[in-house]
Amino acid sequence: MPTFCSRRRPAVLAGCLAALAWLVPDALAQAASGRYGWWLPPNVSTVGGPIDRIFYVILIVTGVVCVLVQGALVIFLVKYRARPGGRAHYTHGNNRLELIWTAVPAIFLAGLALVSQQVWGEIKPSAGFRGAQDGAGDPVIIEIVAQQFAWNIRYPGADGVFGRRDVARVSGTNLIGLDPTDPASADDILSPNQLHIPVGRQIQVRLTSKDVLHSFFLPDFRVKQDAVPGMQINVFFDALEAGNFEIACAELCGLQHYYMKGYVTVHESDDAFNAWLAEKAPAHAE
Ligand SMILES: [Cu+2]
Repeated sequence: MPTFCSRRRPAVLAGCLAALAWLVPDALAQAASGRYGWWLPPNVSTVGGPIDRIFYVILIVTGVVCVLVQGALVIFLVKYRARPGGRAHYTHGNNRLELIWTAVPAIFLAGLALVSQQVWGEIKPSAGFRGAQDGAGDPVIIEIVAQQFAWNIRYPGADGVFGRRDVARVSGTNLIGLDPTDPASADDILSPNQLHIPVGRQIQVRLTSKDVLHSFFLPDFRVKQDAVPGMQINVFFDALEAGNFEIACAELCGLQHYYMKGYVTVHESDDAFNAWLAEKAPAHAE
């Protein structure tokens, strides 16, 4: 008698095939379209160079080790397979070999930790990101409050001060709980899902979340940072070229996680960026 599962199997299979038929052409079209293919998109930030270097070192070393270990496993499986009349042979092991294959990865991992620490220090110093060119001026400070399933991006406006946020004021029309009684909030600029920055400037994003954990991911800039409710985490980067890029959420944050997408526009000059800010400024702000 057919079970529930076996009766449903053709329907499940058909569903999977339909999903594949729908997703695969899209994925192939994306891969062929250039920027967001199957591999890393071209790096457009100063912080990306050192990160990519470390990534490739780890990939090559672990790739070679993986091939060697899996190859040895297959050779041993075949060479020492059970044979009629064969006898098991007890071995205590080899202390020298064990010492070597423990020490070599340990030394490699310790070296990697030291190099990573150096890169981390370069891109996330407590005093601020130094990767952008010296003399590039003060950092452009932007606040991002992540939520299911959007990026609430805010600029402080002409006064350079972010207005107060109050969680009690969060509503369907006031997504970040901006306090209208605070004069500093009057000229704040809200730009949902649209991050605008000028090229060549230090960017400091004050990142937080108002509900669950999200991860602020700029693949082209090699930036990935968790957004944590109740914490403000500073993210530093810069843009080496003007253009349009994507923001993704890299943390499974709910049913519409896939939908949590934003866009980065890098303006070719400070003037162009300031013109965009002026255009977005609230009409009532002085
Ligand atoms: Cu998310």
